[in-house]
Amino acid sequence: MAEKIQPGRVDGGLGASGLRFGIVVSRFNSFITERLLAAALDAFERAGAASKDVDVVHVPGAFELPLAAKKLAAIGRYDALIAIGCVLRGETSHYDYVCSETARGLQLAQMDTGLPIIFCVLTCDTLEQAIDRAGLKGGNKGFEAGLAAIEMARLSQKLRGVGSAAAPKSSRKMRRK
Ligand code: INI
Repeated sequence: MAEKIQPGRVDGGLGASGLRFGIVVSRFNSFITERLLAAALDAFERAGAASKDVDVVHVPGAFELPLAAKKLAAIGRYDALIAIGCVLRGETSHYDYVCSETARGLQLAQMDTGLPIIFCVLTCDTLEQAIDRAGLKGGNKGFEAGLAAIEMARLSQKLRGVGSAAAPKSSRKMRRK
């Protein structure tokens, strides 16, 4: 009988020791974005990142996140970035432009630079929905973004064939579990 295929599996771990992160935060709706930021920092700290390895940059609004993220990526210092914002629907179509261009710009920045840029931009109809996702009923999307940044940073190292900066040469190959 033919042997059952056991597919290889590659994924990123959740240890953040030695990783460097940049966080771009929108000041618009800072009541929400600062709570998302605090939770992202908490995730990094709990996962072993050093505070000297995390930089936080503020921008006016979500629309400014992509350019700042792209400039941070170009520095070459970081293993992953997080973009934090909160867009609340108003009475006009402004919301739609800000949401779509922010998402598009961040994805373009990520694809252009090859650096993981985690999308932590809440796009909500109401303030209550945003509060729920910034530490209430819906958990805290900032914490989830922190974990996603760590996982994508580690996965990127593996996909580059580098286990970690401190890893022995034997592990500097893509490892299958
Ligand atoms: N920016 C936000 O981050 N959230 C919003 O809800 C928002 N609204 O509703 O207008 C918002 N607008 C500002 C925008 O991001 C830019 O900062 C501004 O247009 C200047 O380029």
